[in-house]
Amino acid sequence: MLVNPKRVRALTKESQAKGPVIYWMSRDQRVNDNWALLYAKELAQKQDSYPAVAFCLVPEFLGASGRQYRFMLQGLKEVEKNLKALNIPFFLLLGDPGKEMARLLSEIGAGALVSDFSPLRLNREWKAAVAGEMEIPFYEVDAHNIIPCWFASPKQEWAAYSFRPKVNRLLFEFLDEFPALQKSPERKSPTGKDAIESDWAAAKGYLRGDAYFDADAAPEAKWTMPGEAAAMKLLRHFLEHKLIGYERDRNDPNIDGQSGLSPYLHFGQISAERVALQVLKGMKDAGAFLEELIVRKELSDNYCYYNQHYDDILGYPAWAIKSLAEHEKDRREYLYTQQELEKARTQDDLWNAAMQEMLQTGKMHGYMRMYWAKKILEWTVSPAAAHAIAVYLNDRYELDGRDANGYAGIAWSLGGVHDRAWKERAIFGKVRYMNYKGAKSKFDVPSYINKWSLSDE
Ligand code: FAD
Ligand code: FO1
Repeated sequence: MLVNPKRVRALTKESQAKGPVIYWMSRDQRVNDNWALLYAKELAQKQDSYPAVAFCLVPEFLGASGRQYRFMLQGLKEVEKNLKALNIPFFLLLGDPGKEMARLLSEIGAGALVSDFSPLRLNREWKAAVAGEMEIPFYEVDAHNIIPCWFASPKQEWAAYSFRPKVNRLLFEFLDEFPALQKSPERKSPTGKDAIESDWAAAKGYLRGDAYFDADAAPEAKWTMPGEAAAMKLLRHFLEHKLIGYERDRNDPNIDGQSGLSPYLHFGQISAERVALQVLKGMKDAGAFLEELIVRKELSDNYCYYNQHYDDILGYPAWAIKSLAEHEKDRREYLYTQQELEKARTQDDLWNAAMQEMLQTGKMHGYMRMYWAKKILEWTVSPAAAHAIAVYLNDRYELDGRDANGYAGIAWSLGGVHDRAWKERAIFGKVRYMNYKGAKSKFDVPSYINKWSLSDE
């Protein structure tokens, strides 16, 4: 048994069907350490067939711009290269997954379909559309979480303290080494055509609006090389130079103390389980980092999976909805529109610097994200407006955006999700407050502002 059966669940009735097993890759865009790909391989062997991989490119995705699509497509080219070395065919489809996936399955006479797992609404809709057309078995494998989301808890967890014991109890069973992915025997390409390179130029041309990108333009996010190899290199760098100081440095936006892994984890170019395994090999008391990488990250999936309002204010706990409503009409000292905030032109130089960091690099420091989001609540007409603006900016500019961590992070900041009630105050009600003075007590605010604000400010 290659893959723990608890990581797999059947989305349609199971049956034995001849033909290749397709892994519909979406969230976990990597060849190494990928339970969904390993399961497709295992199923193919059982059915005396072979595995293949398909990725369906959609022209727009939750506000992603050229910045994110460039990062993703570069990573997918590496996936295709790595699969070729294993004689595993790769199909790049363009269009609506519901239609394109169904067409591919019938074209090559697939015997089964395997998908990875995402708690987000859009991915669940894609899967429902494909499942509706299927006669062959369709399996879902959680290749993103260490503990399969549906297994870690049967319900929405209210905070990390109630989720952590469940994670700790199950880790020993799921935090295990990955089996190596064996090379498939040489074979003619399944569609009769020679296994050719995918048409990446057509893929880029297929993108719409500002999802399209000019590949020759200098990548704004200079600090990131996309892909599996770059992700593993960054992990090694983090383990050697930064993990030891992580607990001390991670909340200081002037220190490059975080791992930098979130874009790679978001696009699935590295497995969180691989990160945890390597951390544990190197250092015993990496508790602070593992808390974020395992408890916090998997709590975000739990939130998005069990709460259909994960990206709006109705997802907040009742106490927060009530107290924010009671303060909805409180006077706002400053009021900004989405456009003004997007230009990082407020009266608060610290907030503007954080927004500039997001605009310029595609990755705002983790500590600043809390302050950044909470100020949007303070300076907009209503909690609902604040939530929509925070999601829009986060999904449009963050490389790691459009992610369960982002929806949970914004809901924590604006609506007390996974947090407790605090002393009541204007506008925030009982939602935890953060201010400039607090930030100044934590780190050297002027140097952060100098680093990120634009010279003409
Ligand atoms: P590290 O500190 O090195 O953490 C390693 C990994 O642990 C991260 O990549 C992430 O997967 C996980 N992690 C760390 N902190 C958290 C957290 N608070 N919640 C959940 N998982 C965490 N994270 C995203 O991946 N995408 C987002 O769009 C996003 N938006 C956020 C918005 C707000 C308002 C807030 C408060 C947090 C948001 N986060 C988001 C969570 C966190 O800020 C980032 O995961 C982290 O800054 C990413 O940088 P890193 O990988 O270098 O972090
Ligand atoms: N997944 C796909 O299957 N097809 C896409 O075209 C696609 C685009 C995309 C753009 C930005 C981004 O952040 C993620 C994107 N994903 C795409 C990723 C994937 O859908 C993940 O499953 C989601 O991020 C949900 O977790």
